[in-house]
Amino acid sequence: VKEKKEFNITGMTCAACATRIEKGLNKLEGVKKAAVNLALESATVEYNPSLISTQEIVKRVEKLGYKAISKE
Ligand code: 9UX
Repeated sequence: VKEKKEFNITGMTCAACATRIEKGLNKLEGVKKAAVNLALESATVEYNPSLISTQEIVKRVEKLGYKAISKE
């Protein structure tokens, strides 16, 4: 199963921020692919909903020091 979700990400101030979030999310079990766009302040995450929830993805981003809001 695969799902794709977009998130608004706030708090990124440099390109390394985007890379940090990408790496942090891609490390998560259940995340297939995470791509962060600094200019758009957004992230696209492909994940397996039976392994991880959007809340867990949001929490992970917050742990890294940024804020993520799921776009609906
Ligand atoms: Mo550099 Mo972006 O410390 O937070 S990674 S500004």
